[in-house]
Amino acid sequence: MSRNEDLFCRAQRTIPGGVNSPVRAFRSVGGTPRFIARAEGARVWDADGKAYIDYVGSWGPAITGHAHPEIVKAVQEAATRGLSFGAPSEAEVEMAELLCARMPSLEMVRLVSSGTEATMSAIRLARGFTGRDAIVKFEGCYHGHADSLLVKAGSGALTFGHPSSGGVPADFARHTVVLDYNDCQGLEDLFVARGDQIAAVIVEPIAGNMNLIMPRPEFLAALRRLCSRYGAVLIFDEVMTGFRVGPQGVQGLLGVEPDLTTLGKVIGGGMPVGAFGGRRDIMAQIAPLGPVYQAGTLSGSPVAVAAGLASLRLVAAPRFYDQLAARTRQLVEGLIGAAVEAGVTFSAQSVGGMFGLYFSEHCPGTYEEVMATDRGAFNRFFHGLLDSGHFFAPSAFEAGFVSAAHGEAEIAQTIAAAKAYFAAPRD
Ligand code: HOZ
Repeated sequence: MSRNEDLFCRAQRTIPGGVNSPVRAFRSVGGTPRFIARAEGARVWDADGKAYIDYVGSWGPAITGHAHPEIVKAVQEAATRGLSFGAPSEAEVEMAELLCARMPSLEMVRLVSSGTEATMSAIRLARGFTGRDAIVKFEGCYHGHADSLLVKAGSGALTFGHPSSGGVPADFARHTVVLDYNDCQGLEDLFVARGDQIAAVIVEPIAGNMNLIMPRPEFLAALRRLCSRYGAVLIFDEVMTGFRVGPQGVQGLLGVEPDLTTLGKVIGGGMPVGAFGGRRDIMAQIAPLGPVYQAGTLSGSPVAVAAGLASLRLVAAPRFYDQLAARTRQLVEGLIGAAVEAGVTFSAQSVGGMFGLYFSEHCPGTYEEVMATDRGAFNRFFHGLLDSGHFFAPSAFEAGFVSAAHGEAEIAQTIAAAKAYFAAPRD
C-alpha cells in the first residue's frame, strides 16, 4: 500500500470522507487523493515523495508560487511578534488601505478569515442596508457554504451532485432566487416582477466554480443597470478572481463597478484571510458603526495579514500580470495544439492566471453547456496527467491556476505530457 493510500484509509476513520473540504476527496475522478507533504514554487510533493507540477495552487492563493521566500519570511517575522491579539494591529490598517487603494470600488473594507465569511457577511449587510430579504444568485456559481448561498451552487456541491445542500431550511432557501448565468432576459424579467424585494445580486463576475465561464459583456452591464435602477446591492464575489485575473480583479479588467466586493485567496498569500468591502454608505451599516453585526476572534490575524501583505506586494511588481497571463495562455494554447494534433474534442481558455479546460468542441458559456461537456474524458485526462506528474483540479467543474513560478520548462513539460496522453489515451 502506498503512503497516500495508507493515509487515506486512516483519514476516513476520523474525518468525513477523509478530507476537510469535499473536492479534495477525488470522488468525481476516482482513485486516491494525494496527501501533500510539501510544496515549493510550481510543484507539490505527495506523501510518497512524487513531485507534481501544480495547477491547483491551493485553489488560487499560490499566485507567486508555493512557499515564496518573502511570504514565508513575513509569516515567520509576524509569528515571533505574537500569533493573535484580539485587538487591532497596524498591519490590518495597512492591508485595508492597500485594498482600498488597489480596488477603486472599495471605500471601506472589513477583514475576515475566509471567503465564506466574506460572502455571508456581505449578504447580511446588503439585507440590513436595503431592509429587503430576497437575494439573487446564479446556478453553478459558488459563494462559500453559508446556508442561503448553498442553493444550486457550484464547486464541490455541484461535483458531488448536491448543488442544493441538505440542512438548509426551506424557509431560508426561499429567499434565494436562482437564475441562469449570462441570461440577461431572465434577470430583466425578475427585476420587473420583484425588483423592490431584492436586497442583493451576488455573482462571480468571471465564474470559476463550474469550471471557468466568461461573462457576456451585456450580462455584467445588465446587472449593474438593474441593481442601480431597483436599489439592490450588486455584490461581486471576487474571492477567486480578485488579484488573480488582473491587478483590480474582474471589475478592473471588464470595467464594471459593484457596490460590494468579496475577496479571499490571493489577499491571504496562502493563509486564511477574507475581506468584504465597497461603498462607504453601505459599509457604515456594519457594527460598531451600524446595526448589522459581524465579528471574528481571529479576524485580521497578524500572521495571516502579514502573509497577505507580502503576497499583495509581490503581485504589484511591474508586468506581473502580463507575464502571468502570457504563461497561462501558453499552457492553454499548447494543450489545444496537442488535442488538435491528436483529433481530440477539446477546448480551453484563460484569463490572467486562471484557466478552463473542457472536453467539448467550444468553451462553454452557460451552466447547461458546462454540464454537457464530457466528464469521463476529463477524468481520464486528469489521471493520465496525474500519473505523469501533473496535478490538475480533481473535478471537471473547477478552474485551474498558474503561478508566477511556472516557467517555460514547466509549461513545456505539461504540454509534452498532454501530447503523449492524447496520443495514447486511457480507455
Ligand atoms: N471550493 C474550492 C474550490 N472551488 C475547494 C477548496 C478546497 O477543497 O480546498
